[in-house]
Amino acid sequence: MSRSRDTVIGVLGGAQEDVVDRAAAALARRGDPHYSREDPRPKLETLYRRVTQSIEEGDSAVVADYCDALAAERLQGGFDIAELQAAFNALEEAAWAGLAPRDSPEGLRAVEAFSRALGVGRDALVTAYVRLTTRITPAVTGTAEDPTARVATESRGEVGVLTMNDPAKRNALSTRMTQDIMSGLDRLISKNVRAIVLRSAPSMSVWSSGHDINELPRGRRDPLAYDDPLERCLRAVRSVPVPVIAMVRGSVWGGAFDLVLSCDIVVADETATFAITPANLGLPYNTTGLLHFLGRLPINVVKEMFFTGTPIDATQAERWLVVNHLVASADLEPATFTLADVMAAKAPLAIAAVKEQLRVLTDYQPVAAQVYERIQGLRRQAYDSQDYLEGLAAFRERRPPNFRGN
Ligand code: KGA
Repeated sequence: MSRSRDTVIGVLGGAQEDVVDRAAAALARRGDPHYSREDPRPKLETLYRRVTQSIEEGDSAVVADYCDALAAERLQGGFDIAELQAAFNALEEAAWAGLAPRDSPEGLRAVEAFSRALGVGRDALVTAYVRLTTRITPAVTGTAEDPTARVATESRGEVGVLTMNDPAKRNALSTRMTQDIMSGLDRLISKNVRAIVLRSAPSMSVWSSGHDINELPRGRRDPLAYDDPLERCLRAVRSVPVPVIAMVRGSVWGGAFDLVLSCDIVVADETATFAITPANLGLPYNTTGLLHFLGRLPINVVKEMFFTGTPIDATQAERWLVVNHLVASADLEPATFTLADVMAAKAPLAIAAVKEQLRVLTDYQPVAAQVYERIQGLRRQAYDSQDYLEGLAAFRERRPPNFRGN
């Protein structure tokens, strides 16, 4: 083993107890049902050791294999994916708090290596969890058969309906929510629906609160990478070969605005508001996502919305053509379903071809390799920064962030 790897392992070994203590305390503060019933420390210790071992052996399979098996075990124990992600986040934040403030190059090297290896474990865990839950998800979601489903799927004639229903998290676009949307789309397409309506549950005043902030990586990894569950969901909505109408009642935040813009048509009532909020989190938005906004809004409006994070109301949204139809609350459902019925009666192959043509024409923008790499460098600087960690911490602690530009 090289001397520098030796040093990293030494630093990690010395900090284990402190980091695990901090992570266990952070998990206890969350008050998740499972972590209130069991002491999370033994599992956190094992995870810490596997991460260290994978760095020591230079073999990421050590942590990936462990996390793959962990997903099955915890799913069996009834753990939600958000609870599992919370443990990874707690450990990562504790590692940064426990190692980086020593401000030594060794501490920084150790925490960077730890964060990278833990990220490999987290990816393996999420992939395994999604694989396993997809296999066991019953044929119909959102009913008594699957009370854990975040999305109810139904067909009304030739129109499919996906209803997001996770009021406790204000319809945050978590791994589970996005996975339910994607499997709902598949299910509706297999039933030959000709149009799909994406809506929130009628009782909710938030359409969606955007990316599940608790599932965002805690620094040193692209928060909106190609494989992020929300990114996959946006691609699924954009590619599904029938028109998708976003029926919007209430507020739309961050990545949920991207989801609305990824739908083909938007019908909203006067309660609808739209905000894009990465500047509140210190999060560098991805280039693909920016293209979605640029394709629909004038650049000065895009800039104002991204730079302020301030919501626009329904009237402004209509003026900027975010919404196709702004209607009174009582008319929202009839207007949406009348429109869906009209499209469902038209030629589906012709509609599918035009939808795909428009997607290709608007999604792709040639960028020189050097330019792309420079942009990725700027984004990396932002998601590697203390400000990004501060943005996430401020959300969790329900306080305004204090950004310092580093
Ligand atoms: N992710 C995870 N949990 C969320 C969440 C989110 N995006 N938004 C809300 N929650 C949780 C919140 O932590 C709280 O949990 C519960 O939902 C109710 O929230 O009960 P707990 O465990 O404490 P709250 O704030 O009490 O509800 P409210 O007063 O009705 O306010 C609703 C809103 C939506 C206004 C508020 O929760 C909020 O501001 N949420 C964050 C909105 C946001 O900024 N989203 C952007 C996420 O980022 C994103 O999509 C990207 C990719 N981006 O911006 O670049």
